[in-house]
Amino acid sequence: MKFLVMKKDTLIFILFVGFMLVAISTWFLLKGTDTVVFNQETNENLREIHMVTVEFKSTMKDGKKMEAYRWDPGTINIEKGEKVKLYISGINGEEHPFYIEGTDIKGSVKKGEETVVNLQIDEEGTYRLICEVHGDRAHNGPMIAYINVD
Ligand SMILES: [Cu+2]
Repeated sequence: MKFLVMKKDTLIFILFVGFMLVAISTWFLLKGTDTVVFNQETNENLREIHMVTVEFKSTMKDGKKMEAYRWDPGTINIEKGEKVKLYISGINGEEHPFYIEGTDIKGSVKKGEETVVNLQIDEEGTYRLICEVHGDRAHNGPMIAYINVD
């Protein structure tokens, strides 16, 4: 009969090393999983909203032409502090330089191009996205979209 004789200290050491290996592997596994979950959440939280520039055009009975430019959709709702990517495609009209009232956001939407606006507004309210060229009725507008933040 043979006995495997080990000192108590040796046994404790082996158990300790085994435990550490399991702990380290677990930590790496969980860390890997956490990273993936975090990335997914980040993408989910980053909402995309798509907008286009449109033009309404009509010829009256007397031959007079009328037109109006709009952002479509004309109203969007976002949460306070929410991160949103606003994609604006230029469909009608050569160029629409714009700014968002009450923020430092400004840019331009050109025909056939897409402008991306990173929106994150921390204060509740209604913010107007205003086209500087078609800002009122006299300039074939008002080309104003309303961004409701609450
Ligand atoms: Cu415009």
